[in-house]
Amino acid sequence: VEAAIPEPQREVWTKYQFEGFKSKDEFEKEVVRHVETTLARSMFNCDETAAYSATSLAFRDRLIKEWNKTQQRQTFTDSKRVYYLSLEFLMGRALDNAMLNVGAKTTAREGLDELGFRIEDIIGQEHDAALGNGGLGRLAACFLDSLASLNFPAWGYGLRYRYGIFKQEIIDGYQVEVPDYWLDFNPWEFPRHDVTVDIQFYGYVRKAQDENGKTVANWEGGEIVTAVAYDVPIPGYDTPSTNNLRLWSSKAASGEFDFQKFNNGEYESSVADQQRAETISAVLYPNDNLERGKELRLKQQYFWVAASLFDIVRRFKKTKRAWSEFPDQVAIQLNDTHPTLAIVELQRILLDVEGLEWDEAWNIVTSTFGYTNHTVLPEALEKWPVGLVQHLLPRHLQIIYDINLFFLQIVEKKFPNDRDILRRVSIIEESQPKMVRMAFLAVVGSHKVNGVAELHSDLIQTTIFKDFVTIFGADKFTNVTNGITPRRWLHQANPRLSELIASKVGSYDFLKDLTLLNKLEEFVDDKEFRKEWAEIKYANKVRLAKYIKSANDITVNPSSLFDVQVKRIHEYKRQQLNIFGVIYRYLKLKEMSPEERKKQLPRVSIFGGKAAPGYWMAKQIIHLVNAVGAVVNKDPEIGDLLKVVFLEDYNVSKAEMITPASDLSEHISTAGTEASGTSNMKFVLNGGLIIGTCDGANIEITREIGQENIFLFGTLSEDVEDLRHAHTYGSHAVDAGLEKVFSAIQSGTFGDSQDFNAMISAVRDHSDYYLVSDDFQSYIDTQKMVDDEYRNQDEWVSKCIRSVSRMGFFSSDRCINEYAEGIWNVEPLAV
Ligand code: RUG
Repeated sequence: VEAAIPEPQREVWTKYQFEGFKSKDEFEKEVVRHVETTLARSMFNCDETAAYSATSLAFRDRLIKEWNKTQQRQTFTDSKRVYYLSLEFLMGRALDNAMLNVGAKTTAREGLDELGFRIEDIIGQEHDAALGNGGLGRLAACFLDSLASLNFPAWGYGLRYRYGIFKQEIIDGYQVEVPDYWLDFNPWEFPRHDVTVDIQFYGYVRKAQDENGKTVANWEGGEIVTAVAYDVPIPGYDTPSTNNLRLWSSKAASGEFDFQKFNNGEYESSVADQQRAETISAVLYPNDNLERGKELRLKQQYFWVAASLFDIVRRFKKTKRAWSEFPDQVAIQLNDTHPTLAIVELQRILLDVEGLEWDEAWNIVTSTFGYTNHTVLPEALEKWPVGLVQHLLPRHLQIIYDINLFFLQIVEKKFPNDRDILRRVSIIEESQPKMVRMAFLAVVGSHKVNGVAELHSDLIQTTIFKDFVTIFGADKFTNVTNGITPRRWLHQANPRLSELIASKVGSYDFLKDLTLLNKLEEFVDDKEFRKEWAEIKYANKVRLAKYIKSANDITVNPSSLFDVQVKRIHEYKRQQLNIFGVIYRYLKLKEMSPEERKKQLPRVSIFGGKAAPGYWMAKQIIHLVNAVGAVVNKDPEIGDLLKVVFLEDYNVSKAEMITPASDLSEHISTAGTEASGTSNMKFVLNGGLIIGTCDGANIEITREIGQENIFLFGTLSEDVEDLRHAHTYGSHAVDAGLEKVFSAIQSGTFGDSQDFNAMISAVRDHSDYYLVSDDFQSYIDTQKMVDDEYRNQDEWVSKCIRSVSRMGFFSSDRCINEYAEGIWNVEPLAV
């Protein structure tokens, strides 16, 4: 506002306002202009990378115009905003998404064609923005798409990692990690060198008296690192609304560069300070559902939440409202416990900077925050050593202790005769060393806590947060079942299916209201429609088969059943159960006579996913899959009957190709361990059936699509604990079929079995914590049912169509509406 152009000159500005391309010709003109000026190339020097860059810049210019208008609208209407704080945003590619969301893909296709390029090749040039590990980061990306598409005034806040999730190479069957430097050329971000925040670390707290004699805490000393904002426009689908994702990058604070040292010739040490500051936002931690408690990670968390809160508070203060109105203007959602320090930081700002009293400040804080829990796995629950927090953030530790003190006083009043509850719910765990329990801090500091699928939301209330339900009441806890954006996961990934659906239901409106898919069910008996449906699936499988040939040099027959399990590799997700099942199938095929073999259904087992670099067992699972593939794929007796493929470097753009090509996908976690899962939704929406356990969102998918359309098996979550107990304290015999699998592995059928002993031993000699043996037989039986049902293609396709027609519930638009109404209390902005 301070830098506004005076009224009389605005006419010129309005006259020359940039409009963005409106037609094919204008698009071409923009592309040529960017090639020749921004990229300083020419038609004699324009490869696909340059064409990609110029096309992206043409779209970016268009987006930024709408972005400006959206931000102005949000500011002038003074509406309540949502801030989604997530350490991960797994965005994937942006160009295709931008083309589809602004409705100009056909224009771009024709334009690029006239300029001498194929649009698919140009889209394929883009490097994935892989600033996330898996489901949690991709959920954040789907939510951004829905927030913009539904016209909510919302910002995402994250870190601009220089290195995203590592690239996975498979060398001799083993995972090798390669750094993912993705920022060479990123047309989608706007550096805002004028939007910076200085962030303090370390130092000490000095108590002093202010002019009114009140004791105040001053946080002094330590080091300062500067956060620089990079903005990424997020276009909504079929709306001009374009929201902002603000990512913070770290750099040495100005003045921190030690010229004294530099002039004295101590170049290295002066540069070292600089590099130390830049390290904060350098890398994404590559762990999914696992916390390692590294100091740099805590630094990242504080750096990011402090910069974001400074920004949010700065924006609020411009409105000149009273602090009590803060929660009416601001809703902050904590994506997992990673941003929990934001609770403490806001309390610190209100107390130490703004001079509010504790109770008033705490009221504002708790009314502002909502917390989403994504896991009950103990190894994923964040805890930080008290000593580390004290060292890095001395003032914050004091505030955490005060929050805990006041909280425990309330608990004590409520349960005067229960000493043990204080120990159980304390934010400070009295262990050696003492730890700050971040999930408890997040619960205490938020007004709503949600899980991400019904079973998961029930589980958090009966396990990790049980005591908190008795303290705060059940109303504080709620469920918002996850969802996915149908724009990316149907329209973009599977354009032909999207088109076929639109031709049946009458329009593309289902992309904005996914429940409209239910009209499809009327056509399930239409033979011609079923045929077209099957043709699209087959074409998608042909495309994947070609990719497998080029990437893995394995020939697969597209008529086989494509059985896919792509997700992070984790023992709880049980890729080991899948590969043991594959080995079992292989052994059975080997036992058969050639005549019998001829009657079997050909299958391609496709795996993909990254293992955390320090997760040895997960890496052995990858190795076993590759070892099995190396033997099975070359076995002349087996031929097309079984192929085993491990797809290297699974990421968002590969998911867009793999998902539409699956007949069957596997979501087979030990019951009670997968909070929700979201790829299960993507596969069903793309006309594939799923085999799964009664876990996470599988349960709600079953309820929506009908249990006749899903292959469920395995132990129920309520029986898991008893079985585990029995394994540990009673006798526990391994399933006989599984023993045969183990014998084959150990006799060297798949090469040196040394590496696989631990995997076998986890089941046989240890407690089989993930119940692989308990679920093995029912898994095999259910896979047999899959084979039988797949033979009847007519019925199979009908099941797929019915399932798709009933998937409306799983749109992330539904999630966002639930968050908006039940947690944030925000309204969309009229456009
Ligand atoms: O493992 C969960 C998935 O089940 C879930 O679908 C996804 C989104 O809610 O979040 C995943 N998750 C959980 N990723 N990290 C965690 C724990 O920090």
